[in-house]
Amino acid sequence: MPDFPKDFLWGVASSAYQVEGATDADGRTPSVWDTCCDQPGFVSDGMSGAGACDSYNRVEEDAEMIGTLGVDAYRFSISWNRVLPGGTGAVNPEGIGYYDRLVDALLERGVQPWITLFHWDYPQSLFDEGGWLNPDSPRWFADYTQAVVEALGDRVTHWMTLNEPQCFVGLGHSVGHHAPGLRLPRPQVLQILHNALLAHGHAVQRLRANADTHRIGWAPVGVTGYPDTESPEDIEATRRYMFDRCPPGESWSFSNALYADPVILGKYPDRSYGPVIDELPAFDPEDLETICQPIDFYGANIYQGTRIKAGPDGEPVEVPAPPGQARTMMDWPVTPEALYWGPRLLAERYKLPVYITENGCATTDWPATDGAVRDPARIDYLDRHLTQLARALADGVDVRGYFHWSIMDNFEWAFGYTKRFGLVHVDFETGARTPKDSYRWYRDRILASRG
Ligand code: GCO
Repeated sequence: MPDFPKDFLWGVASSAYQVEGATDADGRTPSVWDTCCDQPGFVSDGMSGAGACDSYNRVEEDAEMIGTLGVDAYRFSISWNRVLPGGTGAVNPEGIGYYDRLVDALLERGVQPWITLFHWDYPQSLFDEGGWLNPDSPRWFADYTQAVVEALGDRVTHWMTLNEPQCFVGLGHSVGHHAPGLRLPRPQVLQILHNALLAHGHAVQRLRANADTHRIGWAPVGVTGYPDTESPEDIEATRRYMFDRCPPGESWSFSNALYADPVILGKYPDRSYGPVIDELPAFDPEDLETICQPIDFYGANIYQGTRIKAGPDGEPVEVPAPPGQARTMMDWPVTPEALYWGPRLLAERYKLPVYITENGCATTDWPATDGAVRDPARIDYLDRHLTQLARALADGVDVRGYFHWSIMDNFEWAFGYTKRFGLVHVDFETGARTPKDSYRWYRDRILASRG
């Protein structure tokens, strides 16, 4: 059975607002998620990231848990509001100090820190000045990036600028289910999309200026398709689904091409992509030069896929799910083929090495009377998805690593603490961490792949 090369990168992932807690500590100022969590009904269980996993106060404990797992890298994000209270200005020494300690604790255990600069916790004070709509927003983000890379760039070499712009642009500003909870007209949302891509480009420039040893990417989450059969027609229809046709309705933001084509190919899709293209803002052509900075890898967040077949005209047609299809606690279908076809078609179009920067599932986990947390569904999900990823590698797809989402149960945004994604169970009252069966399975899987 195909397996992984000895130099394959194994990792786990998290994000600042979802694990750190300590949202009032040491000068941190509120993010738009802090504000939205205070709005009754915004989060399903009425909770917030105020406590989360208390990782802010558990650097050594978390680093030890990650080191013992045997991964090569830990992907985490930086809280803009800790580093630059208010979003701009002087660096907060206590804020950057947490990340300084976390980076050192990881390196001491042979774990590479992979940093995501923006994972949705936008500074409330900058939002009050217009947020991503403000023409200054790309520079705000670039200045923040500069502060982080100056503090950590001597030890951190792998960077992702934006996590899932599809979510913070679309769910945050069009659908409204994510912070800042807006439902703006699409032309304004597209201006936000454009400014976020400009922010990405400026941030890449600042990272490059700091050291040419850095490896820079991002971590989007566009739609993933997989063909009903491996006929050329169904495969071509899947390509069209993923890249040439705007996702329908409110899902339009979960596009790959609207974001990745400007960032990597230096242009937005043409009008055949859909009416959304006609709603793009007017912009200076030089913007695309800024946006399209050379990057070193494509971070793909892939959890599920849509089964696609070619219609009579070759157009993509979604194949209905079979009755009783396996689904996770997020009600997402279990479709491991997505981890073969997603990287294969992304690498084919964008010609970059691919890292799976997120993949995982929410399952019903709790400690049994003997204290063990058994999660066979997560083990099966992992096994099936890694088998497909190994098949992609065997077929020559340039996949270089895999980060499991997540190292530990955490704050699942609008679902609060009701969806557990961790390899480690967290008691959110005490902060107690309990490795689940999947933690040991993943550790052994990594060891086995190293021979
Ligand atoms: C995302 C985010 C993560 C989520 C995870 C589970 O992909 O939505 O990057 O923060 O928690 O994906 O939904």
